[in-house]
Amino acid sequence: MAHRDGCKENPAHARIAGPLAFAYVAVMALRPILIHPDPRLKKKADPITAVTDDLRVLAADMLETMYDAPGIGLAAPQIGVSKRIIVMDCVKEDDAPPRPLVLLNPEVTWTSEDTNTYEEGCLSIPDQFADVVRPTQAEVTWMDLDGNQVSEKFDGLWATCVQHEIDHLDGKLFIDYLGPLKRQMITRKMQKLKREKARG
Ligand code: K1U
Ligand code: ZN
Repeated sequence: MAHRDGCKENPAHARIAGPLAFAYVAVMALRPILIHPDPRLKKKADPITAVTDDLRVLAADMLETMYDAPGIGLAAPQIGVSKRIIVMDCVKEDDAPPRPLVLLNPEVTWTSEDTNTYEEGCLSIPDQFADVVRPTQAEVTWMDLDGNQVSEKFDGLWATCVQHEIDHLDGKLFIDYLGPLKRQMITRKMQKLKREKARG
């Protein structure tokens, strides 16, 4: 189905504009999200070498998939694409404008010494949450869809989310910060969930 500006079926479509305009008027697709454990979630993703129309479509699909889940971030390995691209929108207030971000080859260049504990979740580990300690602030550089190099200092939930998403690009999940028992318990729950899903 083609989605256009102001589509009433999914208001999230109206959030995607600017450099994504090409993909926005084209057919956008929800991509299935991989569930842990999956070897594709453990692999280090490959750098983006060029901004192509295919990449713009991938970015638009990722935003659509993230808003639909719903989530505040998504990394390409979570949809089985081993490329260094993440999307995020951590705007929480219903009346605030959305802020969809697409980050290509993101790199953390600085982190604060002070840390923040956040009860993280993951779209690849549904319904499981655990406290993770990370730097409160993180400066990140990336390339945008216009090929510009961008840098921003993220704070609070944005900083937590961008670090969580960049971890995905390096094959790391939030459960890797937990002790082995808790990690194993969550992994077993996910294996059971996948068996049940496969049975239908
Ligand atoms: O990468 C992912 O799996 C997405 C993940 C991002 C994230 C969540 C919490 C802390 C760090 C990173 C999610 O979006 S899980 C869903 C979620 O947190 C959420 C969903 C709807 C509204 C608000 C939050
Ligand atoms: Zn995740």
